[in-house]
Amino acid sequence: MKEAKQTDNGIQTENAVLVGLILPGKEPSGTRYDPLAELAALATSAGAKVVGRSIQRRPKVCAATYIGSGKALELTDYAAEKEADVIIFDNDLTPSQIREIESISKRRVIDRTELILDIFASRARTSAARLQVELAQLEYTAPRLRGMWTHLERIAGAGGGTSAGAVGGIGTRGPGERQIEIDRRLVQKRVSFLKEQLTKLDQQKLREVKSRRDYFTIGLVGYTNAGKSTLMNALTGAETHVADQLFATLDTKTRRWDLGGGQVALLSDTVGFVRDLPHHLVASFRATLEEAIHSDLLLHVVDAASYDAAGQIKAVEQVLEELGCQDIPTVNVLNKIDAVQDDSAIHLLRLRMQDAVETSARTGEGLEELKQHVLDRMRDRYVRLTIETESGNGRLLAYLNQHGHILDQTYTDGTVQIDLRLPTPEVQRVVNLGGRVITP
Ligand SMILES: Nc1nc2c(ncn2[C@@H]2O[C@H](COP(=O)(O)OP(=O)(O)OP(=O)(O)O)[C@@H](O)[C@H]2O)c(=O)[nH]1
Ligand SMILES: [Mg+2]
Repeated sequence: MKEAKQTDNGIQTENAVLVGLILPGKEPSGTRYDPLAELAALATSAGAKVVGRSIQRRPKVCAATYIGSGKALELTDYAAEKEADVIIFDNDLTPSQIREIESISKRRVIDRTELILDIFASRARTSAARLQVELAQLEYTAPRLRGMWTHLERIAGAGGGTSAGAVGGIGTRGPGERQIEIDRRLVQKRVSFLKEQLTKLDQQKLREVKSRRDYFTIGLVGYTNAGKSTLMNALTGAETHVADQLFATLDTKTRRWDLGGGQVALLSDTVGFVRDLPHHLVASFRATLEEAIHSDLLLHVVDAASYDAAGQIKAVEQVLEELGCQDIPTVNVLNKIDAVQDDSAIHLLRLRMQDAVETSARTGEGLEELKQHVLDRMRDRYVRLTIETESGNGRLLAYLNQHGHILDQTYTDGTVQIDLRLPTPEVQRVVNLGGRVITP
């Protein structure tokens, strides 16, 4: 699947050297922690082949070259020895730092945000996702445009020498290819156009989300690759794309979830979160995440088998806060419980996420318990009841249509009996409008 996608996008596999700079006090704890593991997963997801890794420790960032000019020269030798085409930094660099390292190393340099934007660009399938990614890419790369110009001219003028001068590959997808032909003014025009389109989409999405308010809505959120789509499939029988790659799901999918006993919810799968999710992306993905923002309940899915589960939980909580979702009731789900090998790590996770439901979307373990948890939360907010009223009571019938979820209605001799689910706070209003509650 992944191979096919790369061919679709015309991406050739590139050799990448990964670089991480660790500042004092930022040293990750835990002996099993590999500071470049996630960057490696991201790079692989983007279609690169990781040929080398370099961790630098410095007391502070060098303003000109980020890692210091001596280190930049060492890195140049290392990249040459590894025959790397591209150098990928785990940190975010300024346009001038990127330019400087590119000029020293004669190789394309991209940072973590560009890499993530690039993956999003290659995964975006719907027009909405494409617009969102293009906007984020333009906003992130626009300040770099002037640099890109001179840089690309310089490398092309130097007659190549390494494949680094070739245009294409990681970090140049999407609007990147066009950058050398368009100037900043055109970019600005395009940005305004995209924003306009996205505002329209936002409004449309909001209407769509509102039209679902009669249902209990549940958003699946969590770190990328945690198993959200697999869980969605297991719970609803939907055919959502599952893949062992980062950001497999870029567009929200919503499915009906029949929990039994007449209880139905709408379950939405969302784009995976990631540590330091570029804020341009959070902004442009608001519409996609709208489902999560307006959910009655969130399922926070955690990959309990990940060595960095705790870090991922923190990252997800941060993004949720950025989206203003921190107050939505949440059920924590420790997924991939079948794959957990480290007893002490899972013990810590259980302490960190008390009340979490442990599941395996793969084996089905814990899914019944998860359903019960969700049902409990639904009952707190919704009641199922049968009411009776005169069939001419248009005001009440209109009100019920708008605020309740009607399951069944029977007309007999001028009265109507309606079986429905209703948000608990609405019951009093129904009575005021002339509804007689028969059950429960
Ligand atoms: N062992 C095990 N693997 C799982 C489980 N759930 C999901 N996976 C695997 O984890 C990988 C990622 O699953 P997805 O469902 O695509 O994850 P996601 O959270 O939707 O990922 P993104 O859409 O990329 O954010 C796939 O290879 C799944 O088969 C589980 O309970 N146990
Ligand atoms: Mg997914």
